[in-house]
Amino acid sequence: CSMAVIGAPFSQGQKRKGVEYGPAAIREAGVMKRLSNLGCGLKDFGDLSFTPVPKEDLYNNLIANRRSVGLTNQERSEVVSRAVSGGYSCVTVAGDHSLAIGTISGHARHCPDLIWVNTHADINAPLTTSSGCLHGQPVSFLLRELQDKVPQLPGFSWIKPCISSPSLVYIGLKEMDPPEHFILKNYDIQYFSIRDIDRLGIQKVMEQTFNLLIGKRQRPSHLSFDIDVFDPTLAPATGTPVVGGLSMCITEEIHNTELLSALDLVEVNPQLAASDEEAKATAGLAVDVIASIFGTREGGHNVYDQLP
Ligand code: DIR
Repeated sequence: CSMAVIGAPFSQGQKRKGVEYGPAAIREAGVMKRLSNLGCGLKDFGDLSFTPVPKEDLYNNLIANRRSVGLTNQERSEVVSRAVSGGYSCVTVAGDHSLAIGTISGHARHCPDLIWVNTHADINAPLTTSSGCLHGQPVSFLLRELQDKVPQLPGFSWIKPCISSPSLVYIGLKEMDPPEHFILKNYDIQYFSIRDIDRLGIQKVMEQTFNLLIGKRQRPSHLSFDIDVFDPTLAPATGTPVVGGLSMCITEEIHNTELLSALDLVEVNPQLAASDEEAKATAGLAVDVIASIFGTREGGHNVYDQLP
């Protein structure tokens, strides 16, 4: 196997300072070493820099940084596309979740299924958002069925919607805005909330997920993973924490499919930790997720990876 790691220290899809230090924290927590212990070929694309965009006014009096988010994602999509075409499984460590517009677009020519593991559905459209933050909207730009509802934003004209609703499954939702709930119901998008997972068990949820996706035909999948899906006691250093959480078993189930070709790990914000330990625990958990998705044989964590 060969893997590419791309750092995307971007924060303009939301309002809280510090999420741009997520990639550095995840690197410091040893992501490269853990991945190289798996015996894969490893290419580090480094932390990508961003073309600066002059200060922007708000779109609709609400949405901030649309040109910056649009351009950054366009650049990101090129890098991911190159990596995937080069035969790499692509791990993007970010940064806020608006980055997924670029990573998924870059991956899209390979027609992936999309698994969105997150507290939030991130499917607000520019006309339904109440926060104005683009990290709450990435899926709306990517979903074919929604395009007649999504206005063209400056900086976003390059995006080709590339996911259709039967190829999308949400896992771990804890909080949805009312318009997001409406969209999920109206377009018959499959989702499993944390409550569903508590009721059914993660194994059943993953079984159903893969029946829905892989059941149709085998193709690569893209996993977009927001660290806030864990309980805040495990992952405190993140911008919009909500109580309740996912178990690590999910990573093993995904690993076992052997179909994952790209992973985003987003929303680690070391500056929101109350202590150094909290920051380290959150980044360490991100590394556990990445390493076990690509490498665990059994048991969730591979303890041997953590020995010096
Ligand atoms: C909210 C929160 N639904 C929004 N979303 C977050 O801003 O649209 N996404 N925090 O990560």
